[in-house]
Amino acid sequence: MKFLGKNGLWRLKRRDFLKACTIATAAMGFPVEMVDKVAAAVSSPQRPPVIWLHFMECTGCTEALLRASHPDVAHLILDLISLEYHETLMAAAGKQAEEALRTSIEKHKGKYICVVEGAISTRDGGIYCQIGGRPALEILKEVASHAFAVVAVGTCAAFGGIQAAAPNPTGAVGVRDIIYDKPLVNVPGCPPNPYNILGTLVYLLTFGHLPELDSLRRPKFAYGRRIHDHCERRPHFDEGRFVEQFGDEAHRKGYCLYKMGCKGPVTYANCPVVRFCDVGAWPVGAGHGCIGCTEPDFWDNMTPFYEHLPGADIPAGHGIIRQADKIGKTALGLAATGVAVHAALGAAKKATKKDSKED
Ligand code: FSX
Ligand code: SF4
Ligand code: F3S
Repeated sequence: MKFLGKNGLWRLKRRDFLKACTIATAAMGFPVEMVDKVAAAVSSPQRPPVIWLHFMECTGCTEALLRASHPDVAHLILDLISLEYHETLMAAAGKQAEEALRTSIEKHKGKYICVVEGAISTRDGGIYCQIGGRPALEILKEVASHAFAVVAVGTCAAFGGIQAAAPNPTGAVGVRDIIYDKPLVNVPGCPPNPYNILGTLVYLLTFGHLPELDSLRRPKFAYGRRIHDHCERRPHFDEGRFVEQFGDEAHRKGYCLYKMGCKGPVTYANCPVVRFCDVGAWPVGAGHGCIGCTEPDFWDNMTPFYEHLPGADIPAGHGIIRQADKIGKTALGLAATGVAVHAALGAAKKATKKDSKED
């Protein structure tokens, strides 16, 4: 299944590597014919250097990536890139770590991808988040200025996240409010789905440019549709069958969580399609409404989480009930992608079981 490479990282066997490429290709919404192109790009010996910065966050983004139980998403990402600096994963600390950052910037100037996790404090010169005595604000500006692209991983890095919630005492913001002159991709979610991190990096490597982005700089392949468009509870919504109270009969039957404050109708992400971990779990599937974690200022705009948005039974501009039929039809395209992802996952799972018997 995997073995220890020369660089000390676990590497995938060719067969598993191709399986993972198939899953990544499906997650990006590309046809199976693209797998070879993706595999060729990501197996290039020229692995792009990555400097991964941590600022104000819970580290859930890295945790979600490392805990992904399905075939080696984390291993594939770590194989894909040359991880030059990552405070959670590297052994170095203190002065050694500071030196590692300086050396990495110097060695890979203009060629590395800067991945950012966490929000950045801007109030009072950014003194509320300092690493090695330097404000995160200063570190980000320096590291991003020599990067060829910046990827903001998680809602904190993309939009400020919980740190930016009112009254935002530290003046927390996302990367987009500080870095204006670099190609920037946002991969929000609290935490983001590891497949969306993988898909974004694979896209950059395969095509050498950013994927198509929405107005919030999110890749459309992952954030182009609303949660509501692909939710398994959607037929209940369309038929007016709603949970009225957690634990009631309707809840046990899997009815729609709209009346419990589900923000799926105004949240853009592929959670119902790609899901999380090996068991295919996701919040609404587990019986909890979507809280809109991929959207800017969701701690302010989506709260109270268990009630409707203030004054809007049908969120303004979305017309969810009137457009129910139309949305149902346009949703079919992405639903097909979902089927492809799960088919790839299923095939990989079966083959993995077979491999482990053979190995
Ligand atoms: Fe934020 Fe990520 Fe939420 Fe936590 O690193 S997106 S608080 S899951 O961890 O930044
Ligand atoms: Fe699913 Fe929420 Fe939409 Fe109901 S309101 S169908 S639970 S996304
Ligand atoms: Fe977040 Fe909603 Fe998905 S809460 S994880 S965007 S279902």
